[in-house]
Amino acid sequence: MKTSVCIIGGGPSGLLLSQLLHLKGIDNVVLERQSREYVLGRIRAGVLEHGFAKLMREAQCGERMDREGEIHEGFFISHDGRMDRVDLHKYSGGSSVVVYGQTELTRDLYDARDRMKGTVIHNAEDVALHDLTSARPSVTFRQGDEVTRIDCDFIIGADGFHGVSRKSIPRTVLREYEKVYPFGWLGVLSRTKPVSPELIYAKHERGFALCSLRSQVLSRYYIQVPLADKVEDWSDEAFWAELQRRLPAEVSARMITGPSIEKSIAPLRSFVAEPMRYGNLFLAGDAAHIVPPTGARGLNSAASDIYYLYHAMLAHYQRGDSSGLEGYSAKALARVWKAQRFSWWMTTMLHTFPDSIEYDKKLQETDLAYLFSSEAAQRSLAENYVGLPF
Ligand code: RFL
Ligand code: PHB
Repeated sequence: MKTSVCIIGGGPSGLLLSQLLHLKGIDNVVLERQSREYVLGRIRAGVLEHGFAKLMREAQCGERMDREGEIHEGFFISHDGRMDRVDLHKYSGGSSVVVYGQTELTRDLYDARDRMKGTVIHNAEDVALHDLTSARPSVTFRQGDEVTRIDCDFIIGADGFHGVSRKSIPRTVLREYEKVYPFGWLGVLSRTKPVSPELIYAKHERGFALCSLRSQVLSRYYIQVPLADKVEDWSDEAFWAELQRRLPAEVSARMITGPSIEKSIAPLRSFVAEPMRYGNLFLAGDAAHIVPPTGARGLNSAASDIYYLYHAMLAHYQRGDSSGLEGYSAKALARVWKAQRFSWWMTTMLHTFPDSIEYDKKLQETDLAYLFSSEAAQRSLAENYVGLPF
């Protein structure tokens, strides 16, 4: 096969870029290791920046998001027996976020690729990248006994944290920065009315908790758990009881519980790989960087990579201008590191660390006390949460 851009990974990053390039007449192929059902079964992000929403509309995939997504102008932080509200709208100069599930967004992208007869190859096994520093790189993959080679101009590594693309960059070139947190998030999706119309981030000595939602009939809740815990250790009853212990009494009292329709544990990690380009391979999204979910930045950081890459590819193919491709890694990383800083800060402020000393706990309390006593601090939080400009 021959194409201009070979995209590895059919998650939100890969599909969004595929769709945007297709609309500008730039031929591309998406290779996904899993089946579509498997990809759509993953419950992940729920909070989108407006920059992301705008890109979805540009990709002609924004209709259902605009109809079903909820605009949120603030969220709550509960701590020390009180609930404080962060007024995103007031402190970000009138901005907000869109609550719309990653699963739905990915479904919309797949539907659009189908509609436009885009090539998305599922169950692609043994994907391997070749001749990355040559002008004619290629990708091979296997389906059953058949091995196929795709010749292309560029390869996009949008294959998530465990993908093959980043691993194809020589160790002598790649630098990795990593911080692993000593806990994970146990998440539950349940067909119940959310306890609060706006998100509640809860700091509690028993551990962090988050009340989020997908719609007014679908709740998404998380609790911090030790890394050693397994999903099987947590019955629905145990989950609800622990969640309620970590929330203010008046919130717990009005919580509607029900059977979980999905339950999973995600470890918390901060990770950045530099550079995000090697020859004609460009990394995007979770393939290059991971944040703990506390600041709702992961998917949104992927979107800014795609924005930069899309515009760089357009300049290359339409005007023969490769400066965007040359500058991609540095530009993307500048924003990526800001999302890292913000996610680390939110995580550190709101979680219970098993090895923390009294001094650390005092600093956490002071961080929150300062936040809610300072308009400047709330403005900084709001500016980061709604998304820094691309
Ligand atoms: P993905 O979604 O991991 O997709 C990568 C795709 O590549 C495929 N793949 C391969 N394909 C071919 N060959 C190979 N060798 C391959 N290896 C892998 C995989 O099957 C997969 O389909 O990466 P992408 O597209 O970069 O998207 C990133 C987002 O998924 C991620 O950043 C967010 O989900 C993070 N995240 C959140 N981000 C937000 O912005 N806001 C949130 O509210 C938010 N909440 C979350 C989150 C992530 C969570 N978990 C479970 C990690 C909440 C949670 C609990
Ligand atoms: C979610 O709804 O899954 C979600 C929302 C906010 C976060 C993380 C996850 O910070």
